[in-house]
Amino acid sequence: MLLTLALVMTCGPQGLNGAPPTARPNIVFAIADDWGWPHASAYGDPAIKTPNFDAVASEGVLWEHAYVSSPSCTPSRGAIITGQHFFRLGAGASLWCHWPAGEFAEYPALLAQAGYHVGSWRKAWGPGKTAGDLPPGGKAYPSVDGFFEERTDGQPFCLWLGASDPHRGYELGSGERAGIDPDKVHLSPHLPDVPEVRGDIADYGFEVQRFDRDVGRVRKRLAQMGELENTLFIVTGDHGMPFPRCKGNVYDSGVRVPLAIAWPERVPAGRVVTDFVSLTDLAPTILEAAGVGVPAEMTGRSLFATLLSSKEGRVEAHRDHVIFGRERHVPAQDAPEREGYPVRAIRTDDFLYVRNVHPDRWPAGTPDHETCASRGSWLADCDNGPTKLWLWEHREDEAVRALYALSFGKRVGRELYDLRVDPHQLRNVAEEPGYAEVRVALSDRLTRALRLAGDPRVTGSLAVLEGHTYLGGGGGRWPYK
Ligand SMILES: [Ca+2]
Repeated sequence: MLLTLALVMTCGPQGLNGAPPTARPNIVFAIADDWGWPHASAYGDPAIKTPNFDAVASEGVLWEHAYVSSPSCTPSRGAIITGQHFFRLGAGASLWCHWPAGEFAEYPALLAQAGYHVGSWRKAWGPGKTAGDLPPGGKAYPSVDGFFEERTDGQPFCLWLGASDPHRGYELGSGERAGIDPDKVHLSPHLPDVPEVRGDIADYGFEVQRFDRDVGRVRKRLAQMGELENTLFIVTGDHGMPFPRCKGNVYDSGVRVPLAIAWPERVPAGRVVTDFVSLTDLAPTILEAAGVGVPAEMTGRSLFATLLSSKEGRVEAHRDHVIFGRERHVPAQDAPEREGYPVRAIRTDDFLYVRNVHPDRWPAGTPDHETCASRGSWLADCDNGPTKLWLWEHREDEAVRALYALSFGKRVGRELYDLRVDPHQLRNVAEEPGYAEVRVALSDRLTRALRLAGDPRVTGSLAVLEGHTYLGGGGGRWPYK
């Protein structure tokens, strides 16, 4: 793909209080692995404490409606790095792929070309393999100290602060031992309210808090270096929590993530913004903040103007929706092609409309462990853990059957949720007569948005998305214990 540069602006406007513009900002992008909304104390989580995320939010902007492009590690991270929707990334649209190095503009590489010291610590792009000279997130450093040791004095830097938290596996009981009360955890109503599940969520919370401490350590270090004021500091997650009907799904539990952005020198503090944001918007934002031209191929839209404003609530009227979707997560279908469970969806304030491209397939992978044991693909699109196990073992219970079906049962081709009365997206009203008009309007709007963004599922060149080799192992290997 040709790199067409359209120079947006150079760093020019004055700083806060009319102060003269300063040096180009540093960029720190902190991303947790499998951390979903609303699991931060800034969003009101009753049990999980995230003082460092909260500090970024209070020093800058807390975003209420941030969504990933795809609820799977590799495509979500590829979309962030390229500022483009996952479905434009060819092999990069699926988990565990060969990264199409050199085909797409990558913000870390563009910053390196502009003179930034660029690198990553812990999980950046992936899982997958790249043939490029450098990983898409920049050179991987074994420590944050090592990253700064290679920086030239005064050189602006761009650090990808990764984490493997709160990805599974968890240490059983770690949450409660760390003081997280299982009775108080945020429990989505699609999950059973039983001690096993509450404990599992507390253990997830333990790892969220560990990530938050990593963020705090780096912020403290930047403060000691005198660099915190002129750093664009972003904290988010790559998709929702690794629980049934969360990660890998296009409901809020899978695609909605925490997001806070601060830049004390330039961004007015203490604001809450409700604009709909796709994490594809971050690459253009970072480039604009650094005074680097934004490639026209990036479908994301810069948040820079909103960051520099003092506005709150819905700042830009056109940011009233986002689109997202998925291709193959883990190959988990009991079918020869094993191409995954492709989905596209659109989310507005009031509705979520979902298009399941292959409702004949299993959304979380086939549940038939006897025929699939040898291939290790039992419910493989959902990470193994105590919550999945509890649902499996109680799937025939009268009180559990419906919950099990929400997570693991087959779905219909189209789903519509009225968030005004069903905020947790549990009751599909797509076929109810009173919703026909809304359903058709959202379906049309989704198709238009996908066509505009060049989605091969709409434009018809499916070979771009399918048939790529899966380079990983099984996600839900049987036996499950
Ligand atoms: Ca992840």
